[in-house]
Amino acid sequence: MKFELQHADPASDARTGLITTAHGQIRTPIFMPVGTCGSVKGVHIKELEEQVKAQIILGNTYHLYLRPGLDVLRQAGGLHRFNGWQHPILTDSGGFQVFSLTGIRKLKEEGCEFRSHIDGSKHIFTPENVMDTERTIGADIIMAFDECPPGNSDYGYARRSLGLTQRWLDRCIKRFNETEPLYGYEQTLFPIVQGCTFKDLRREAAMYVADKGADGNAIGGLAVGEPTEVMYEMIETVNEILPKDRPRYLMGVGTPQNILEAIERGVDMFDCVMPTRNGRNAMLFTYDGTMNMRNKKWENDFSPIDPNGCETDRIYTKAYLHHLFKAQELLAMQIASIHNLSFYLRLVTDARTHIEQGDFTAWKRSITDNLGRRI
Ligand code: PRF
Repeated sequence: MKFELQHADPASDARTGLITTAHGQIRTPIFMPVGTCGSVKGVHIKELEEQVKAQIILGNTYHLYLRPGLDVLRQAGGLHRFNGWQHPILTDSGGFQVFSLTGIRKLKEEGCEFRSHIDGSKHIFTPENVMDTERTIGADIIMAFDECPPGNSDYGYARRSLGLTQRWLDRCIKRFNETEPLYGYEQTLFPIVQGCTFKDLRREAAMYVADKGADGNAIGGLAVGEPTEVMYEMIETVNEILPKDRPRYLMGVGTPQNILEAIERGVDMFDCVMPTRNGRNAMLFTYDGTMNMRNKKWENDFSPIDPNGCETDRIYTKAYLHHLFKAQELLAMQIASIHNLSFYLRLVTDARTHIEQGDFTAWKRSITDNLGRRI
């Protein structure tokens, strides 16, 4: 994997760049739609390409390991062949999903024991077998196995957890280096900075990760219940240390405003379930604010969903989408997901354009208030 820095904003830490993987290029800053089980919920691959204009999508090791399972993925020749997405893919390691299974998991030095949310069967994830699983899934970018502690963890827990994440990182790197890609193209491993909300731990974690010399680095453990301002402070602390010439990926964040604030602080890559999850729940993101499509106010509004949006936004009207949600039609969720994802991709593309034009902070300031409105 290669990363070329293209433009740096003179007024902030925002930057643009170009990532090159075996499955194509990614212009940063970028938002990556989440395809937990290998599909971006409700969105066909053609729509992802042509309307959303996604450049890379995400898969989850935890879900893909449980279903369809490694045999099927291996027989398919990896996830790209299995789901038909021929562009870059990133897999999360399960380090977050497994830890969301409070009550049905047990954390040890060796790894994390858990029960399947599907059939209750018992499994263990270790840094070694997660690397093997991510080799079998075959994503271009694979994530290290980490522990993501809760946002309100105390210092002692955060300190011990970071130690574990660091030892697990070393084991991930060792296994990754000892194994080969299964399908003939290169994969790359991104380490993850943890450290909860403690500046000294975040600094130590960032130095530890930076020292590994990986092609790209991730910031985990944020947007897990801590105040937004604390999240921004942690991003700043970490990005002072992470190498500038490698992409930085902020995991699982966030709202459009969160993404712009993080771009301003030097983050290049994002993923979040919000556009698809909130979309399925009738909430649309726009530059004018968020809209609840179940609201009666849309009943007679025959204007396009977004006249400046993607093809789907221009074909369908607000009144029709309102009707589809009221009637519980599947198409409602599809349209809302496509709209929200295309909006997120437009947001990062516009950010990129303004970084290149040198007016990113002014542009950000001019749109931020509206983004947070409810209309
Ligand atoms: N670790 C991993 N995946 C993640 C996170 C993390 O800390 C987060 C936290 N926002 C989202 N996804 N492996």
